[in-house]
Amino acid sequence: MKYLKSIMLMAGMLFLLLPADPVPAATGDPGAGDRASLADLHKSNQVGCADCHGKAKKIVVDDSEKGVNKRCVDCHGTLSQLSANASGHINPHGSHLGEINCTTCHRGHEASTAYCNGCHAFTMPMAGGGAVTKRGAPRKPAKQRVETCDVVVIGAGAAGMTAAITAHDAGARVILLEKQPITGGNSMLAAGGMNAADTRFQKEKGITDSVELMYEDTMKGGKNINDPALVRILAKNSASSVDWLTSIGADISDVGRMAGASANRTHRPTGGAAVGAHIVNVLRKNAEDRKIEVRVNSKVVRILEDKKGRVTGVVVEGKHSGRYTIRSKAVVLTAGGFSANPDKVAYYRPELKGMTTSNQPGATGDGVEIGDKAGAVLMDMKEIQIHPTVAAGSRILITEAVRGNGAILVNHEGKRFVNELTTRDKASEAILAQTGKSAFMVFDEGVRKSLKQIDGYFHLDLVKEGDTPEALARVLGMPAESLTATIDTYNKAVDAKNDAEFKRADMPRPLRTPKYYAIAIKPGVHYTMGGLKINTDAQVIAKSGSPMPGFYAAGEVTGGVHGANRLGGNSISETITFGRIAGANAAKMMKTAKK
Ligand code: MEZ
Repeated sequence: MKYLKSIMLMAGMLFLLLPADPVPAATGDPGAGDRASLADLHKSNQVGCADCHGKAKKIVVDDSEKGVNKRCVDCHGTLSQLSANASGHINPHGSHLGEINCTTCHRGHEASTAYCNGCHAFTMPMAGGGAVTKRGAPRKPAKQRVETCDVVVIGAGAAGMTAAITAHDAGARVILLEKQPITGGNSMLAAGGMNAADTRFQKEKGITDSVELMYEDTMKGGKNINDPALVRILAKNSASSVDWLTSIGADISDVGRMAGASANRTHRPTGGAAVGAHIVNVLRKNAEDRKIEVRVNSKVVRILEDKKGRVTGVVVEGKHSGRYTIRSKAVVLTAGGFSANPDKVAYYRPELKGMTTSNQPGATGDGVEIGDKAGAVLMDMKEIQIHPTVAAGSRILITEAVRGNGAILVNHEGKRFVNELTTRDKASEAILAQTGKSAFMVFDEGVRKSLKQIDGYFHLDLVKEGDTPEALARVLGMPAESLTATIDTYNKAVDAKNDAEFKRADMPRPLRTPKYYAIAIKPGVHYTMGGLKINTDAQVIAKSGSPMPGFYAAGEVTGGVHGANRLGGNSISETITFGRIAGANAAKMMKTAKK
């Protein structure tokens, strides 16, 4: 075994530690460098079938893929161990995705592909990145099986994990299903923060805010077509959701500002790090500590109902296990939106055809479809949010928090053209009206130092720089005198606390500290405000107008909270608040059914 381990470690160096370059690949073919399958590579290093699958196939490859993953980790180490030993600029084993299954990217008998290239475009030669051996044929679906539990949760983003933890803590036996190979959903990518009013962290910092103000900002941002009752719940429960997250181990003590907000109320980790990866990792750990059953690679294809219209479970399509049924007392749908489904986006909004998205590849709207088929009302489906600042030519969101902390938007002529903190719809519209339908986010070292997550954009080589505004203008190919004058006028507005040109209300710092930086940005599809109609108990509303017994929903799969335009920072807030409500009410169904 010692000999085997050293061979596997050598092989590991070969196929797990290949460096990655942040060069956008035109074809996105990270496996071009190596066409052998992983099984073949193992075999050529005297590592046989039994080493991964066990003697007489004792290691079952089920949907969790935990058995085979344990074998990878036994031989190659954990992702953090691998990343600690790696060299190279981009380190795929040390990403914001956390300790995910090795099989998320590496596959034995089919083409291995880097999961991160669902959003990024790294050129990463990857062993096993192309071949399919004859053993790679799809397995026969398992015999139909039926399982039972109290609460099924569909979709393991922040809303789903929160609902699962809450239902579990109320005594329910929960199964959390996720169609992607990893948990986290879009929440994992959330950057800016979580909105909440009247919190202890605001009070500590002397920030004046109120539930009423958060309610008013959210309604105004949503053009008043939001469901006011849902917005009240969002605002009223936001501080207790911050407390809940803090109580389970999250750090969201830093408070900043997002566009459309009248106060600093966006909560994020110390130093202004990205909120999503942090919260998701805290939720994952809490689910794991509670031994909640989380099944990845498990797509729900149907929601089951009895003759009275009570929701009674789901039909699941497991990647390895095939189709099976779970009967439950309640189902919570938290499967997210459809921004990463270009056909669906274009169906509702033809003018958005071909626009990039900031979303992870799983955001394809299956949740909305299965909810619709089960008889739920769909609302506001045409309300699709464009985020003004996605890095040009990529799917990387440049968080609104950079503008919140002081960055300005400048066009190709070197001029400001909009209040950078106006709502997303207005900022996007203004950018699309500029030359090249794009612009630059411009900031200085002061802004950079104020927000940890900006370092990530440098890491991804998205930032251009110059020692002076003139030098930066030259790098960007714009008139130097124009950018210099723009920055100078803006700094005077900051000093005078009066932005006469664009009426920007919050200008936290001038741009006077070299170096000067710019990121090229374009608007991209970011969030789908429409979805299943719910009430304040997170119950899904049927086409008849009544709540559907046993059926709850939370997060982006629902409609109503954000109206025609979501305010930045309200999504994570919604996932936690409505995830908690849905989980608690779903667990009550268990007690009702027991009586
Ligand atoms: O809530 C969001 O979508 C958000 C805060 C995005 C961002 O710009 O960071």
